Amino acid sequence: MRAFYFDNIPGDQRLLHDSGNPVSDDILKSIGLLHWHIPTNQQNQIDTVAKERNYKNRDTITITKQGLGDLYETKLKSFYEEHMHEDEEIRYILEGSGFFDVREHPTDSWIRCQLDAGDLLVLPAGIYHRFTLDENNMIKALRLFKDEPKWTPINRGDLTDVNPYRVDYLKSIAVT
Ligand code: KMT
Ligand code: NI
Repeated sequence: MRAFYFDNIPGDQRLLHDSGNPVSDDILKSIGLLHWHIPTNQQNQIDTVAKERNYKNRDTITITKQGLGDLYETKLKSFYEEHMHEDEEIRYILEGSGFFDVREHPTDSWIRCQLDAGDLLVLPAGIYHRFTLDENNMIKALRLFKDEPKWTPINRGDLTDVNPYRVDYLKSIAVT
């Protein structure tokens, strides 16, 4: 996984938008983001991480025009609306690639995380983020979760700013 500051230049969200400023692992850690690389031919390691972190369930999502059918445009649009979830968002990329943009705190800058096959990303509950395909227009990902998934996107707004999961998230990354 490669992380860099988003360039904020208007235009196609599928383009790289690399500002040229890389983001270090320490910065990613400071906003509660975890990531690993597990080659797709060593997927038993996924089971180890899943066990350690208590992810009991999983399913796969294929984001392509074919895979999503009529939902394609609507889904892509909602993935790219800035949102949070009341649960961790854990994605292991099986095939293809895409971008997860996460908000740095307290700067509110967008950090773009470029994910390829073998990348495993954990977004903490309450972090503001968005997702887009890149120019390859295809990603297949394993979604891991603890119990019933609570992936309903909650779009950013005044009410979301005071959502208990958002408030807890900010506490969890606060520097003391
Ligand atoms: C989300 O909630 O933002 C997503 O699930 C993005 C698509 S997973 C590759
Ligand atoms: Ni999300």
